[in-house]
Amino acid sequence: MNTDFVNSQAIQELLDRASGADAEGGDTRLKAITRDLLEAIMTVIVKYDVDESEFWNAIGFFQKGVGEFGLIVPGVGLEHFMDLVMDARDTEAGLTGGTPRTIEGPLYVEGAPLVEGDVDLSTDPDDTDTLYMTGEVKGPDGEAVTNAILHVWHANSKGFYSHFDPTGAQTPFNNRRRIKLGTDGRYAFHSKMPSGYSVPPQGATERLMHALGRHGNRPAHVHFFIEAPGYRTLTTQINFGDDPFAKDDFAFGTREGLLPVPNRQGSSAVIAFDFYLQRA
Ligand code: MBD
Ligand code: FE
Repeated sequence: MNTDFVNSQAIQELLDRASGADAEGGDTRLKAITRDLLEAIMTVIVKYDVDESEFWNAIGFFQKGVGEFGLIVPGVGLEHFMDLVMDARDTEAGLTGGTPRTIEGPLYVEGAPLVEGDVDLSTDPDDTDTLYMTGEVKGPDGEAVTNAILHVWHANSKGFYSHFDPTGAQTPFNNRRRIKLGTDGRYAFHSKMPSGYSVPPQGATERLMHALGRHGNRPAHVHFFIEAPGYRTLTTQINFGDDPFAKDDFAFGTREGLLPVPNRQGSSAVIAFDFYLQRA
């Protein structure tokens, strides 16, 4: 069958009614987006001769996968795509430079303890090395950014995040802090070394990855939001440059400029990393 079928009067009328195009009230922009999304799905169904069993298999996948939707989105590259879109919009607006943004992922939790100074992120014991991170938050002219808040969160040595640990082993804000910085923009923290993340075994994301011939692993990494008065909030992360998945991240979160190699000595690993914010 030809995809012209979707352009037939019957299907176009169906799309108008389904998207509320003819209906009074509702959100005009949402109507237009909904219409185009549905039309795109219909076109794919016709183009690939998707049959009934494939259709219901897909519906079942999304039904079972709702709990992992936040993981499927980065897994299929959509979250990274949004970063590329925002980068391109910045370039168009003449905004360049600064630390690259990269995906937030689904595992941030609000309300982490607000702390100051050279802090320990890890409240729970963990049988692994100690990570030391230091650096400075700077503006476009290399100036120190004052009164920034650095949100930082990462996994434990099993690759599990507090609040999402399937073993129930972690206290609520283990490896999560908001660090209040001073006038010099400097930060310093240490914590128990994170390991790479893997999607839940047998979950919807893993099933999709395997069906695509892919895997569901991320390199070890540390997430950040950095907010400061007068500057644009940056969402980013560093991924360990010496991790086997550093160049093969299932979530597309690793980027050039965000892959420092930890300086490992004995049971400690040191990363020096400066962040560059753009003005608001
Ligand atoms: C993570 O830890 C993560 O950062 C992303 C983007 C997806 C899944 C798990
Ligand atoms: Fe993560």
